[in-house]
Amino acid sequence: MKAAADAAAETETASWQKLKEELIAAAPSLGIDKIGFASAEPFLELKQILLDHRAKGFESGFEEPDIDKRTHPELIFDGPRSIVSFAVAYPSKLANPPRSEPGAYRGMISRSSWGEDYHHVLRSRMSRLEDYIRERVPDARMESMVDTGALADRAVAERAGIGWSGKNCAIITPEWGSWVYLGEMITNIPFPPDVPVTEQCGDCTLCIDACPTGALVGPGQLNASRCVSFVTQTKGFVSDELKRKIGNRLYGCDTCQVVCPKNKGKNWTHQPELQPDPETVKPLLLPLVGIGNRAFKERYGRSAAAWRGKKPIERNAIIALGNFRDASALPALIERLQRDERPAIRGTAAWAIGRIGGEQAAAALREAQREERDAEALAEVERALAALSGGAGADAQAGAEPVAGERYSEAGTGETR
Ligand code: B12
Ligand code: SF4
Ligand code: SF4
Repeated sequence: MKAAADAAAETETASWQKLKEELIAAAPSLGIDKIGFASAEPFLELKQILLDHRAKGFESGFEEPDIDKRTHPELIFDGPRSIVSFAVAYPSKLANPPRSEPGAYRGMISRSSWGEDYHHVLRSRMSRLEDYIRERVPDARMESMVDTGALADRAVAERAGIGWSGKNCAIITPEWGSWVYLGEMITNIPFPPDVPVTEQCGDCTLCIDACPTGALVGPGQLNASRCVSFVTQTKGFVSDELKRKIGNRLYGCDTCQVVCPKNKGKNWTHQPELQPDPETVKPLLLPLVGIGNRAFKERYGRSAAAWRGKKPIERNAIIALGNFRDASALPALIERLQRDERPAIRGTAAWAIGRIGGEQAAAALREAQREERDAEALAEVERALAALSGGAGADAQAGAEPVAGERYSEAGTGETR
């Protein structure tokens, strides 16, 4: 009896192994660059990491809040037997980047938001994958997710042998570097698991050293509230220190990936939907100040960068103009200071006006000091005025950074590589 049962189990395992091999072979034709298989056991190590992360106040608030759901696949899927993880590679270089120059300064959208919104692209890949499996296993149950699902995409990818967990937090694949989006599918099919990739960071600490804010507090550990990527996605006031660190980033931050030697020479142009329009991902800053809803939607409506609406990108454009000290932006910034309904936009405009300086700037700030009714925006105005007159608050305004724009404009983009 036992021998017969063992033989049946072996045959079953062999048939899932065969399907797995078919899927690996079919992945490129489904638009998937790497596929890996993991057990659906609870992620107990990750649970401890997530609890510590929360206790230290390092969360961004964008994660699924229920840590049990994040680490126990059986809580979000009835009878999970394995998880299929996959990666889709995206470009890291602009073919003909428009130049950022005085009077025509530009900002940068980070690489993971170039091209079409990756959530849509990966969902289309996942439904092709589901169809492929369903044709062969009609009673298969599957649930796919990318980014917004409960599971920690990186932890699944790590377990499934997609890549190792780098000191910059990213999953780094030996083939595609870290320029990959991740998604996964929980299923009742017991696919045999893959083996994790060996960690290959070694003694390197380039990402930790290059992080502009010290947000990488240790290998693989990020204090999200200091991460520029997170800050560019917020909607409110930003501290003067972080405003300077934002440089000319309009959405997201790529610094800890651009400096990574494992990404050297890696630029992926084979996924048509993910290719960037240079004018959209490295846009002129000035037209973004006061941009209307329709114009914003036309330009960014299909990008992953639009998920928080236009306010963060508009605010970040104002910050970038302040960092570039772009005098030609003064009229547009003064208009925001005087007329914008959003206190965070008025306050940020005050900061940028203060950075640019000059008599026109000082007059506009003095007027705003009399008119401004929002306490936080008024505090920005007063700090900007103090900085202009070299009084209290000037240090915070001037900061230790040199003229930020010149350094950030290309360094932040990594286009020199
Ligand atoms: C919240 C979130 C953010 C937050 C917080 C990021 C963070 N590092 O925690 C913010 C807004 C800052 C952010 C930024 C970015 N994000 Co994000 N983000 C997420 C999200 C929704 C949850 C991440 C999470 O749970 N964080 C909590 C920490 C603990 O989890 P983790 O980083 O995923 O965990 C790994 C490491 O931290 C590591 N680890 C933790 N502790 C320790 C300790 C030691 C000793 C070691 C060695 C490792 C280690 O182990 C975990 C497993 O690999 C995921 C999607 C998802 N559902 O998982 C996308 C996701 C992680 N983001 C992604 C991307 C692309 C980015 C950005 C590059 C975007 C950009 N260009 O600006 C940056 C990168 C910033 C960075 N260095 O991590 C991709 C990552 C792809 C990849 N190749 O790794 C994901 C997976 C989305 C996707 N589906 O493709 N993101
Ligand atoms: S994304 Fe930028 S700010 Fe965040 S950890 Fe990486 S380098 Fe630091
Ligand atoms: S820069 Fe160095 S330490 Fe950081 S992820 Fe890349 S290889 Fe690892």
